[in-house]
Amino acid sequence: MSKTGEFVRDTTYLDARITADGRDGWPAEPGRYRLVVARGCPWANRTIIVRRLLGLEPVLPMGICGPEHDSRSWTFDLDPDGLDPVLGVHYLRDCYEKAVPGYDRGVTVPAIVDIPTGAVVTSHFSHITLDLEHEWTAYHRPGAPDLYPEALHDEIESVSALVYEDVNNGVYRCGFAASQQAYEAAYERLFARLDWLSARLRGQRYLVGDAITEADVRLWPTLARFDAVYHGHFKCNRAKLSEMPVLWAYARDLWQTPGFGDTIDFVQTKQHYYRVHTGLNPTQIVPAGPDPSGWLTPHHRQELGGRPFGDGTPPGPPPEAERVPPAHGAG
Ligand SMILES: N[C@@H](CCC(=O)N[C@@H](CS)C(=O)NCC(=O)O)C(=O)O
Repeated sequence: MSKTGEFVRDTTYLDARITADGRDGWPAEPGRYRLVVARGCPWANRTIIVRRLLGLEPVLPMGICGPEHDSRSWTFDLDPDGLDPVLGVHYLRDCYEKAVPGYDRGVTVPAIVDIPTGAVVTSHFSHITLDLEHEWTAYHRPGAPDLYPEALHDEIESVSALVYEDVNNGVYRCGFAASQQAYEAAYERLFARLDWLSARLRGQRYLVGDAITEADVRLWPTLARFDAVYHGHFKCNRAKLSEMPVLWAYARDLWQTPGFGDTIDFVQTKQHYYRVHTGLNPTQIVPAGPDPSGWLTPHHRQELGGRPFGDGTPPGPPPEAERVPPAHGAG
């Protein structure tokens, strides 16, 4: 927190790079690592989506933490006996401690854990997706899209930087502001950027180029949580997503694209935010609404053209063990 009450995100991550040539000691290798996520977390959601779109499920298994955590650690309380079946731990903290004895910073998801040693390799959300896109190409499924075309590099970087500051992190800066002034500044900045995004997306189907890229993957998980969480819990309430026609249609289009909507669990997402942030919601009551069925209504964005997967193809359904129950999604 800054002196004027602004929320300041801790961005000191464990951030070794997993690469094709293993130059940092961590080679991309099938079955060696475990991606640890929680369904509620938007930063983790980006890694789940990229893993799905690139078809990396068979080579990079995924562990899913329960929706809640205490001040010490995320836990594997969705698994039998509360133990991750591969890592054999109850607490994700144990994997951070294996990497850095006495670890005293955030125990965050997403994290990639080296299965043989049980140690976290990286918890850097954007490096994780970039490396899955660039360094794991030998293991991408046939038809995997190019989410980061070299020719669009600069535009993806610049749009993603604005989206990160004002939207992805912007909703947190609204929610965790500790002064009226800091909240209002974050709110203005968030909705100004959402207006900018609406104008950009009015005539083009995706954020950069004519196909889905990393830039869409960065934006979408924040939009997916907007009405269920950020509008109320974080006071991002100039309008709901469902009252911003262009962004709402864009977000529905991606929801209905394999690899996006099938990663969202609204039940766990709401439990996460409303039960963990007791400073914002001391009763820990989880709201019953909103009705998510609108996500499945027609969006008409295909009329703008675009090729969702570029020269590639859509991914198949998620592995059985990773399917979100329909009652936890859009129904
Ligand atoms: N480390 C990344 C993203 C990870 C992150 O903040 N995840 C949240 C959940 S949405 C978390 O794990 N929080 C637990 C904690 O900070 O104790 C960042 O700061 O941008």
